[in-house]
Amino acid sequence: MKLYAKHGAGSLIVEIMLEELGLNCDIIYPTDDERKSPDFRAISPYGRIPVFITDDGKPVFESLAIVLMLLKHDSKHALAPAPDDPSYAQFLSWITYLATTLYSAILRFHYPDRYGEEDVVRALALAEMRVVYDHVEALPSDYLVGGQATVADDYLFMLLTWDEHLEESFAGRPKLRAIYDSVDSRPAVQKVVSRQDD
Ligand SMILES: N[C@@H](CCC(=O)N[C@@H](CS)C(=O)NCC(=O)O)C(=O)O
Repeated sequence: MKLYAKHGAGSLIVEIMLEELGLNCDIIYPTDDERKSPDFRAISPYGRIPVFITDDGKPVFESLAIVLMLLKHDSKHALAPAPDDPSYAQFLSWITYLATTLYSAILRFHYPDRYGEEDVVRALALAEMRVVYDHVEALPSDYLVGGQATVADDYLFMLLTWDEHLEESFAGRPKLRAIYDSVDSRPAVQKVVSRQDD
């Protein structure tokens, strides 16, 4: 298996999973020019990171697709509930919500020029990010899904690392901070995060 990654990008969640699952995988860091090449577009239509190549050579693009696919290696259901578990639907909802709504709001915050008038786009994106944070804060348990830490919490952690106003976002949201701290404290996560600066 092979992962096309970029430091500090959406490949972080995949790297965390690979580390937690103890899977051997070649990690490749294409340059910006390589990501624009026809060869790369053939495996990732928009030239985006992450892209995963399975052992039989099939490319999988979109972080959510890669996360869900890698769960087949999670035989102990340590990273997500089993599909027949009552909380599996909640897991799917939350990780999809993060991968679509929160991820896209953060992209708009960081690349407002792609979407319109920069100040307006950024302000709206930040407001949308905080709506999602409020939804997290309103959940009844300490984790996104039931009483179990899942890769959905890890996905939230990744997105939070991109929030330039993290302390402000944590203010009045103790659960959001607790989920972040809990993921951040795991040795596997620390190992992956520390190599993002290499
Ligand atoms: N929906 C995609 C978003 C991926 C994405 O936007 N990746 C960024 C890095 S975090 C990227 O490759 N950006 C390059 C570009 O948009 O040109 C996913 O979840 O994989």
